[in-house]
Amino acid sequence: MSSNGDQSSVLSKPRLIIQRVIPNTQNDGDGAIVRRSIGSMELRRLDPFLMLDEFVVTVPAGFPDHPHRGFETVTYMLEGAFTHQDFGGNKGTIRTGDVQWMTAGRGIVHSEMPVGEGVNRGLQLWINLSSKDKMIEPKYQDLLREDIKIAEKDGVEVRIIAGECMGVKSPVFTRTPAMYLDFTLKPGAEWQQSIPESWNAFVYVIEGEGVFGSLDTSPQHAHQLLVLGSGDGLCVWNKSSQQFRYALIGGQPLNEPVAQYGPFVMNTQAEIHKAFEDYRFHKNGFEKARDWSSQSSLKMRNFKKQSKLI
Ligand code: FJE
Ligand code: FE
Repeated sequence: MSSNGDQSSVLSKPRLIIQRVIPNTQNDGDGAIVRRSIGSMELRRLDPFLMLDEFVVTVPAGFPDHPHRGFETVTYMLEGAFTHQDFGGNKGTIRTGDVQWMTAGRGIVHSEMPVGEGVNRGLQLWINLSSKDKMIEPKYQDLLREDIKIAEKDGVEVRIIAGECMGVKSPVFTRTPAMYLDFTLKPGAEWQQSIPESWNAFVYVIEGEGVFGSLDTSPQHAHQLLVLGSGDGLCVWNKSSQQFRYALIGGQPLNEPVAQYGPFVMNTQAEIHKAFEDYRFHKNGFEKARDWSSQSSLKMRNFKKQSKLI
């Protein structure tokens, strides 16, 4: 028996897992630990997605002042809290369950640092912007935990960060069309989720274990990224005795050339060169980077001075 509760009918062509990425932990930023799945050697990109990091950071580590151009970053806190500060005076803290959807566009320089003691953990996803959107004005969409709509049916709970599920829509504007759903399935629960056929899609397992695609496959575990093949949706089963949590993320491919150098993602090498120049000479969106340092960077500099580290 299928317990499909979506308004769409039962899937006609369920997607199967075509690649599994089990990311190793690596260091990034200043002492931060990340599990990079998309953006790694194993999975360079998954159009329109450029990077997915599960990050774990404890004070004083973090991601000090750095630039972005040409894409969006989506930060979803799973545990703890992070503060961001940018060169335009924007400042905010995201806590467990909150999301910051940042469209870097032509340029953002910011710091992303943990707030308090203990474990600060989350997912950061990079979504590419189409050539016509790469140089738009930066924009933030902040979603507090209590603003994220939750839908529930037959032992399936979903937090709708972007897109639509069970007839409930997220208010997030996705400039590159995308869906971002955080599912929790009770033991014994199953779900069929429709996904536009032309989109690329993947799953990141957050907690527990579950079966994807076809019932005769073995269960998938936490910290794994599963790339989905073609089809009109995804079937999932929780055959375990614990709750099972995963993020289902999909997006419309841009089918454009990608030129990337770290936090600058453009279409051509010449545009990357230009991004470097603009950043270095504080032009074309990086004007405010002149004489700017985040408070956390200044604090760290003073701390190092006092400790005679520099
Ligand atoms: C970055 C160095 C960095 N993954 N996950 C180089 F530190 C970063 C960077 C991050 C990042 C930030 C958060 Cl909050 C979560 C992350 C990398 O800031 F993007 C480059 N290119
Ligand atoms: Fe950043």
